[in-house]
Amino acid sequence: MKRVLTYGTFDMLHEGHINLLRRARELGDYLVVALSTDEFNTIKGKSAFFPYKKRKLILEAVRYVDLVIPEETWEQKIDDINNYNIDIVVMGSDWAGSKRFEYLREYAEVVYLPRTRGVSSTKIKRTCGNLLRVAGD
Ligand code: C2G
Repeated sequence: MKRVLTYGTFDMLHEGHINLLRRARELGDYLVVALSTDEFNTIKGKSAFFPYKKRKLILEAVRYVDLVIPEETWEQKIDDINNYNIDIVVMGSDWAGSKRFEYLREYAEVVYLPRTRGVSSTKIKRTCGNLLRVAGD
C-alpha cells in the first residue's frame, strides 16, 4: 500500500488542481491532502476565496482524495509523513527544488509534477472581478 501526501490551498478548485490530485493518486494507493487552513494561508501570504471548511468539503468530494488533514504550519511535514505512513510527497513543479520540500527526501520520496498551464485560482478570481466590473458599468 503506497501512501501519497500533497499540500495546498486548493481554492476555487480547477482542472490544474484535479490534474495534480489525479497524478498524485496514480503514484500510489492512498492520497492524503494537507489543506492549508485560513490562518496558515495568512502566514503564506495568501487569501482564499472559500474558507477552510468549504475548501475541505469540496476536496473530500474529489474521487482521487482519500483523506484531508489541516496544514497549519510549515514545520508539520515530517510529523505528517510519520503519522500517516507516507511513502511519497507530491507537489506541482512550482515547488520544485524548494527548501520547503527538499529536506523531506530523508523521510519520503519527493516528486514534483508539471503544473497545468494557463489556469490558477488567482486568474479565475481576477477574471470574475473584471466581469463583475463590466456588468456593473
Ligand atoms: N497546481 C498545478 N497547476 C496549476 C495550479 C496549481 O499543478 N495550474 C498545483 C500546485 O503546484 C500545488 C497544488 O496544485 O501542488 C495546489 O496549488 P495551491 O492551492 O496553489 O497550493 P499552494 O498555495 O502552492 O500551497 O506547504 C505548501 C503549500 O501549502 C502549497
